[in-house]
Amino acid sequence: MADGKEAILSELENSVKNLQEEAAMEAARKALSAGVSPIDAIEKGLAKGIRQVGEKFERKEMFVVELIYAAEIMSNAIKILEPELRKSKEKRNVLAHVVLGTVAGDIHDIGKNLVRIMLEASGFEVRDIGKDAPIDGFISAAKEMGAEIVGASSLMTTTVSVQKEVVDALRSGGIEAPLMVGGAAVTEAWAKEIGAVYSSDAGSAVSVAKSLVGKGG
Ligand code: B1M
Repeated sequence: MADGKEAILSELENSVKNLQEEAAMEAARKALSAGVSPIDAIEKGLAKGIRQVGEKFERKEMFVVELIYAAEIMSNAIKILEPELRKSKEKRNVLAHVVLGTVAGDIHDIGKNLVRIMLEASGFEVRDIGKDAPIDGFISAAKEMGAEIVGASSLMTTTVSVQKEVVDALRSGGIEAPLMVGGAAVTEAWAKEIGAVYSSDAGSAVSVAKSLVGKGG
């Protein structure tokens, strides 16, 4: 019987790792009623589980269908936590406008969606252009929205280079908005190299975005 918060985090982690959908939903509900912060439930529970699934997949101990199922379980559990995640959102002026997407060639969007939820909950207006988003999609959305920040997520070593293409296209399109980059395949050094700003997780995406628009970090 899991009653402590640590035990609930382990349940969240294990349910994704072991592909147990009902257990994941139950653990997400338990997390809410036990007062576990939803971001902890995701980062220290569900995400730990899915990263282990990724490692098993890499070692060929799991099939791609199992990877897909684990991602579906995680997304459904996040839906249970999402209303609580958004609770901190107050009626207030928009801090800044952000265009956000996962770069072309990359269909991973769980992390990008979390970044969107956290930014919105913190007062940013976000135009989410989705996953596998073409480079000109970033440019046209940034122009239409008058974005102060553009965000590009990339999970694969094969797609990080597209982030550089996004910065280049922004600059040659006359858009000076900083590019915030993140995702499992991205490092601080890479961000520096391409003239972007790195953010390691959904929580720090908020503080980085705030500091980029001079609203504190
Ligand atoms: Co894929 N996948 N996958 N996958 N997948 C990885 C990335 C991989 C590392 C797994 C592995 O082999 N170990 C590997 C990439 C290897 C490489 O780098 N070359 C891989 C592969 C190979 C693939 C396929 C090619 C598999 C295949 O078909 N043979 C295929 C890709 C197809 C394509 O994109 N063209 C594929 C498909 C999938 C699924 C569809 C099954 C599913 C994604 C479902 C979805 O997103 N809707 C999936 C999953 C789930 C993963 C792993 C296991 C988990 C990713 C995840 O959701 N993490 C992943 C392994 C890993 O990441 N270690 C893997 C949880 C999430 C909360 O974390 O996304 O890191 P993350 O986001 C964090 C931070 O990174 C940060 O904040 C988030 C919240 O804290 N962040 C930002 C993210 N974006 C940000 C943007 C910011 C700021 C911060 O500013 C803009």
